[in-house]
Order: sequence, then C-alpha cells, then structure tokens
Amino acid sequence: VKHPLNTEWTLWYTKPQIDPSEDWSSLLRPIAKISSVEEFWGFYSCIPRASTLPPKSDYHLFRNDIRPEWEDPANSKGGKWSVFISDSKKPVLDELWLKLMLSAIGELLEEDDSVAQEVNGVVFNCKKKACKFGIWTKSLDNEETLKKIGLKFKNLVDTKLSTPVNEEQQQNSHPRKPEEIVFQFMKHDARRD
Ligand code: M7G
Repeated sequence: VKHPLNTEWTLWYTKPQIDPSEDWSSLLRPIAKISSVEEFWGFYSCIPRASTLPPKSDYHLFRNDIRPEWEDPANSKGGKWSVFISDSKKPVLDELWLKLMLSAIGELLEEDDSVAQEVNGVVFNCKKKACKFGIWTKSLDNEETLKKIGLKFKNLVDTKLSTPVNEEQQQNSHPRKPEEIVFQFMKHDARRD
C-alpha cells in the first residue's frame, strides 16, 4: 500500500561550481520524483545526508515540475524565508533538513486548506562554514500567510536546535553564548537584474 502525497515533488541537486564559466542552470539536476510517503523514504535512505555534501552544493525539494530557480514562473512572483545555521550545529543539520522536507510534503508549513500549496519548495544550501535553509513561497499577496509560514519555520528550527549541540558544550561550565539565529524574508524579484 502506498500513501500518496497531495502533489508530486521533485528532489534536485546543485553540484558545486568548479569551472567559473559553468552557469547555474547547468549545475542543477533533478534526481528523483516522489509521489508517495514510501517513495520519499526509499530515496531518502539511499542519497547522501545533507551534512556530507561538499560546500557550494544544494538540495532542493520542489512541488511538481517547478524548477528551484527565481526565473521559474511559479517562483518569480514569490519569495523565500531563509536562515543561516553555523557549522557548529552540524549534528542537527540532517534532522533539520529531514524535518523540513517532511513538513513540506506533508503540507504542514501552510496554516490551513485556504492557503494550501503556498509553499513551492524547500532548500538546503551548503556553504563553506555554514549552511542555509529556505522555504520558497508562490506569492507575496498575503502577508499574514507569509508570517505564519515564517513562524512555523522558526518553531521547527528552534525545536531542533534546543537540544545540546555536543558534549563539550554540555560539560563546559561557561557555555558559549548561543548564536543568534536570524530569519529573513526576501522577494525573488530583488534577485533579478
Ligand atoms: P544561493 O545559494 O541562493 O546563495 O545562490 P546566495 O544567497 O549566496 O546568493 C548562490 C548563487 O547561485 C547565486 O549567486 C547565483 O549565482 C546562483 N543561483 C542560485 N539560485 C537559487 C539561482 C536561481 O534561482 N537562478 C539563477 N539564475 N541563479 C541562481
């Protein structure tokens, strides 16, 4: 028995740019189409964990055939929530990315049916010393809806990061001050020339 998802989702991978003349879209590849919960777990179990990706590579999980690009018509009128997480949080990166993907395919990031499918996709960007998580939205029309999506994102991240990061930090009698985690919203049209 398969448990179908509300819509189909495509998992994309961006490989790191080695040759500066390679443009962004040639680095971006679809790697799997997922239409059921079982298919999701099947792919998830055999692809590299987010924390093991090389710097400057990304995972993107997007609805149907939406390309994870600002230029895609489904994205061009929307924007994204994003948050940087420093490498010191590495042990929870995989859990965070998994939780974000499950929330997306389970349609848990939207508040209710009236705003269903406002989320186009979720992104994991691997940077040199940090990584970035993102939620891409379809539109900018409803500020209230965007705020609610941002709040769910914040709750998801906060829940995962409230667990002790590593033993050294647990045992340290003067624990480091927790780093501030900043959530940002950006319109995609700000990215285009
Ligand atoms: P990013 O990973 O979104 O991080 O993009 P940033 O916040 O540091 O920009 C990294 C780089 O990949 C960008 O500067 C672009 O050169 C390219 N890039 C990323 N995205 C998501 C797109 C896109 O949607 N369209 C195009 N044309 N380039 C992109």
